[in-house]
Amino acid sequence: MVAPTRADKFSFGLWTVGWRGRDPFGDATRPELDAVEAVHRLAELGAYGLTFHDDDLFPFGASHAERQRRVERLRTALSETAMVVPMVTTNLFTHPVFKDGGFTSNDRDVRRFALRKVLRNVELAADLGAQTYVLWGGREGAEYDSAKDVRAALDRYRESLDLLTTFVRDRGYDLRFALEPKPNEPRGDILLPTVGHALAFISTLEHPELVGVNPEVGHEQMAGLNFMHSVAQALWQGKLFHIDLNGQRGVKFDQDLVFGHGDLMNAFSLVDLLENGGPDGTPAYDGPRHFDYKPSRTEDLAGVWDSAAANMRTYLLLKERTRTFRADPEVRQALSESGVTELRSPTLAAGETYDALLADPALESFDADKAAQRGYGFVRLNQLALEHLLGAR
Ligand code: ASC
Ligand code: MN
Ligand code: MN
Ligand code: MN
Repeated sequence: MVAPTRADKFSFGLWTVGWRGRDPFGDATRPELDAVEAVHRLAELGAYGLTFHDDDLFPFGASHAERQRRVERLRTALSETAMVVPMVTTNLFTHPVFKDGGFTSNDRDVRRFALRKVLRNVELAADLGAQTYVLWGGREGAEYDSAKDVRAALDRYRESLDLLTTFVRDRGYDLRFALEPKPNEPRGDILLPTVGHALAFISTLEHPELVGVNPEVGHEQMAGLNFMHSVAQALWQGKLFHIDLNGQRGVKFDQDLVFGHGDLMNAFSLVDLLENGGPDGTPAYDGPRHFDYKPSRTEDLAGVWDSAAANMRTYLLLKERTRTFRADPEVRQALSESGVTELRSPTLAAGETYDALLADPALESFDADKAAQRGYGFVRLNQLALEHLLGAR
């Protein structure tokens, strides 16, 4: 029951299992992982997809021949395992040239170089059949308020997105972009810091229909936000193009823990939203369940594969618990008593006008003090969720 299959659409970044454990204070703790081995191991564990930054696959500045050689090795591994590449992304953060950003660097030459790096990798993404191109602007930001003209930076961000969407339209690629928000780290402040900022920015673009979001659990939680709420709004606006699943414990540095190894209750409600549409009962998302986590640097290679498996197993365990939660008659009763289902009813009657609302005699006699006495029973409902999560029901 909790053995992942390709139908579950689990995917992993090459940079996740391939992370060598280098952090700002310490050197690598693990050897390099070959992309071909990553594909085979992930396939054996039940994943269906691999994602990568250009620089994960071939070194920054690699010759055309070297690039082709690495791509062909990957292509062979994919066909041997029937793994797919659902998403590709660009590294615009590691090389020192991007220390002030890619699309929004103050240096125009750097911006032009960054755009060309992305365009070239978009060609590769389309060639490998990816449907989503993620843009994580980790270096698009500043440490000092006087150092960045934020409105000009957003102009340049928009200019870049407009160029990219024009490019995929002209080329006829079946590819959409997904912006990945993060509030800070590595920059002191990153532009488009939350899902809400990104959604507002997208509405200003030339081809907004080609741009959505790729929310990451820990990134919203670093901003103190409720990840499930962010995802729900992205879904509501038709903008959940991709998702990065992992774990985070509170407002601190980006931990990239295994999915569920952070705020477990919120992970439960997230899976419930994705798989059941919350109270809806129908799945809300059918894209890749992509894990963007880092196997802790305390782990050896066996620990890397254990942690990869843990992500998928936790997701499936939560999926099963959300199923029992939604099927429980007591939960249905509690949802109804809490008014959760009543929120579906429009506030005005069909065709009702504001004049009719203003003149409604029932509102003249509405007893606000009496209505204020209602208990909503949300705590009982939450306890039911927790008991399903713990397997106690
Ligand atoms: C990405 C992405 C991130 C970062 C990070 C790099 O593309 O989604 O969160 O890069 O994983 O270490
Ligand atoms: Mn992260
Ligand atoms: Mn991510
Ligand atoms: Mn990450």
